[in-house]
Amino acid sequence: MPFSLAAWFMGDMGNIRNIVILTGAGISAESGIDTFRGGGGLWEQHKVEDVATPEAFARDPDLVLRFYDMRREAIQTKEPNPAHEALAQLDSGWKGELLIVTQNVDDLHERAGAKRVLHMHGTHLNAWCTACDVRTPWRDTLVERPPCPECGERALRPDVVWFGEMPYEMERIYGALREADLFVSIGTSGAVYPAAGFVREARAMGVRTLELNLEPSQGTAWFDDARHGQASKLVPQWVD
Ligand code: BJW
Repeated sequence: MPFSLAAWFMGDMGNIRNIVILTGAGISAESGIDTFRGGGGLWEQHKVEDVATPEAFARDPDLVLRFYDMRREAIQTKEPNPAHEALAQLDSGWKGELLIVTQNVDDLHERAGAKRVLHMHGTHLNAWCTACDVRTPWRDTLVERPPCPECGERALRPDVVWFGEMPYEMERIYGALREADLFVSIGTSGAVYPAAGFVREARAMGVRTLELNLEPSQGTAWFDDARHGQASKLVPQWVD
C-alpha cells in the first residue's frame, strides 16, 4: 500500500476528505518531552497511581502539584519537531475536515502552527479551579496554592485528565470519527482508553486506519497499515 498521503489520495483508496489524527507522547519525544511508558518514561520515576489519579491528589496534593509544576516548566522550554510541523502544514493546506486529537498536555502542535487541535487529556497551560469550575491560562507553579483569579479560593489544580476522569470533548471526537475517511494514530502506546479504542471504532465504521509509531503499539493489529520508526521522519514522509 502506498505510504504518502498524496499516494493514498490519488490511489485506489477512493477520495479521502475527512481525517482524524490521534497523537500521543511519542510525537513530542524528539522534542525532549518524556513519554509515560517504557524505558526512560515518566512512570519509571513516578507510580501512576501516585500522581495521575484524583485519589493521589486528595492523598498528597503537594506531590502531585510538584510533579505537574516540574512538567509545566520543562514543556515551556521545548520546541516543536518536524512531526508537529508536518501536521501543522497538513492542517493549513487540507481543504476537507481535519481534527488533531492529542492526548498530550503540551502545546507543541499549536506552537508549530496547527489550528484544528483538541486536547482530550487537557493542557498544562490551564489551571482549573475546583471551587468555581473556571479554567484560567496558567504558566507558573501551583504548589504554593495561589488563589483562583476568578473566585479567590485556593482550589486550583492542573487542567488535565487523570485516570478515572472523563476525557474532554468525547462527543466531538466520536462525531469526527463518524465523518472520517482516514484515522491516523501517531506516537501512542495504545495502553490508555478511550483513545486506545478509537482504531476499533473507526474500523467498525469503515474508516481506513494507519499507525505511525516507534514500535508496534498494543493496538497495532487493528490498523490497516502500520509504519514503525521515529515520528520526526515518518510523519513528514507521510504528509509529503
Ligand atoms: C515514539 C517515539 C518517537 C516514543 N516517534 N513514536 C478497560 C477498558 C477501557 C477503559 C479502561 C479499562 N481499564 C481501565 C480503564 C480506564 C482507564 C484506562 O485506560 N486504564 C488503562 C491503564 C487500562 N482510562 C481512564 O480512566 C480514562 N477515562 C475514562 O476511561 O473515562 C470513562 C470513559 C468511558 C467511556 C468513554 C469515555 C470515557 C482517562 C485516562 C486519562 C489518562 N491520563 C494521562 C495523564 C494526563 C495528564 C498528564 O499528562 O500527566 O494521559 S495517563 C498518560 O497516558 C497520559 C497520556 O495521554 C496517556 C497515553 O499515553 P501515550 O501518549 O500513549 O504515551 P506512552 O508513553 O504510553 O506511549 C508513547 C508511545 O510513543 C510508545 O508506543 C513509544 O514506542 C512511542 N514513541 N518515541 C514515534 N520518537
